[in-house]
Amino acid sequence: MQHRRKFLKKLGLFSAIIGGKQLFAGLDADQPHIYTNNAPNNGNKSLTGEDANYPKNNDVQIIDSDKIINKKSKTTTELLITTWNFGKLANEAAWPTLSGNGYILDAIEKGINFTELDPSERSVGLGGRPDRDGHVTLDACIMDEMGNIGSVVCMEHIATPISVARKVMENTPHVMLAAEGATEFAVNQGFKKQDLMVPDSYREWQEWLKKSEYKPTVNIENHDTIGMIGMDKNGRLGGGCSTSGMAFKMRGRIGDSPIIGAGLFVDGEVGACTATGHGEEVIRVVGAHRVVMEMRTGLSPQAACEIAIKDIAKKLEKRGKKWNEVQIGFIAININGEIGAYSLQAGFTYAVRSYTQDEVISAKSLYQ
Ligand code: SD4
Repeated sequence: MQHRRKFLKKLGLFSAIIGGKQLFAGLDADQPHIYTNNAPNNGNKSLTGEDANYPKNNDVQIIDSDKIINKKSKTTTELLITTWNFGKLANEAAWPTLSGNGYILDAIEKGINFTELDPSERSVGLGGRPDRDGHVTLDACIMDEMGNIGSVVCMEHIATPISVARKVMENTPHVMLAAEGATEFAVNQGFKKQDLMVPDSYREWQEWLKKSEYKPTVNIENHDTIGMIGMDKNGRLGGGCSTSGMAFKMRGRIGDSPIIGAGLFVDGEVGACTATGHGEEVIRVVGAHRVVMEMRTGLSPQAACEIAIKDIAKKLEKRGKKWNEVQIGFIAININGEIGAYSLQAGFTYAVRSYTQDEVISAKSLYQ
């Protein structure tokens, strides 16, 4: 409880954090860097990737999907669903905004910022695992119910890519900014450059270099993207996602998460969907758009997620790929407040928050 209060205080201090001590101090952008500086609440400790001030997900209770699937949320208004166990704390950070009659994108940005700024979540924002050359590169996008979109791809040195994506949406004539251009834009918008690599990520990367084998592990290295979708009191849908992508990816690699239609799609008249997992497979079927378009034909969010996953499985098979080396998960909501979730393999979880639900649920999957 005390942790929670501390955390919310910290979230309120968000701009102070990124404007504070963790400044990018003239580093050479081609060299890997390790974040060792101290956030205001950390005293003089250096971060190890396990920031004691952040509440942890370890004690999250996961509910079986059979108890939940196709259960209509009792409210057709305020609702958030977010990928993975860490979604619970992200929902908690977003909920005061949403339940306080706030705008869905404000709630989503707050929730995702929480995870981005948690150095112990090692595949989103600060503390994200690096690419194989030691660069932490981040992808994020955001979308509202009217088709406004913003995205940043392969951006370095900015801890809160979802907020930069929102600035792209609101303050530029474009929808995507990449790499140095995205960082430069962020700095011009008042974001601070900083090291994003924590010592644990650095150690893991050094370890990885010994063999240099790129074999993303299902539900481990790829349980990273935070995708959050939801609806506010006025029935407005929205969504966002943010990730450091697949650990030890090639330099310049971009996944599905910053690509509107692949990692995220919102249709204000129909519903919203976001994806997590092996981005290459999601891009191939323009996954989130596919799910929303299935809902447009009248399918429930659950049925729509299942169709998209089965299609991915079929395509994997045709291409001679092993399904058990790939994980994909979709979560979706429709305008009536119904939710759905489905994954290729067991192990995918998501967190739901409404006035009647606050829980982490294990999604149904095609393969067990
Ligand atoms: C990517 N889809 O970069 C992301 C990774 C991810 O859960 O979602 N992992 O491909």
